[in-house]
Amino acid sequence: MMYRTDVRSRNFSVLGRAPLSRRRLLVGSLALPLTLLGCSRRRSSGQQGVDLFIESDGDFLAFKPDTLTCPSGAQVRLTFHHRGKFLSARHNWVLVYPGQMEVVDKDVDDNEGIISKDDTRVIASTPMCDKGATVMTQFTAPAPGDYPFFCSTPGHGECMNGILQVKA
Ligand SMILES: [Cu+2]
Repeated sequence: MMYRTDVRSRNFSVLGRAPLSRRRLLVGSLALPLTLLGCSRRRSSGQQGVDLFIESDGDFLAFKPDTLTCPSGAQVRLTFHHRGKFLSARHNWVLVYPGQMEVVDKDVDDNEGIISKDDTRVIASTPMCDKGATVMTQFTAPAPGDYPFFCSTPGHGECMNGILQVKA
């Protein structure tokens, strides 16, 4: 375990502002356009693509930033990075319809916070993410409005949450 941590730390310093495990990058080639942080891209279909980046606030149970914005109908590619250095608890990023955060969070408490793919209250969710790692999810931005997101690891959601503002 110590060795693995050392390797990751080295990658951090090499990559500077893009603290990703190289191995993860290779496995998930979708993670590569991280350099497009926050910029928009047009697709040939005319549908707007948006890259969003969010991370844990170090070892705190908080997202940074805790507010994200995108246009309605956009193809959103969200990347989450677990920036913890000591906290070994896993995080994820779960986007739900308004008013559904508490109930979804409670429902997955007995299942280590794992979100079912069939949960219609959930718009998008990343897999659980280990310390130092990066995960990703893609979804179509819903109708304009404020949508809550949170980490569904039991005990995290109450503090570790935020709002995705979907603009018209
Ligand atoms: Cu968490």
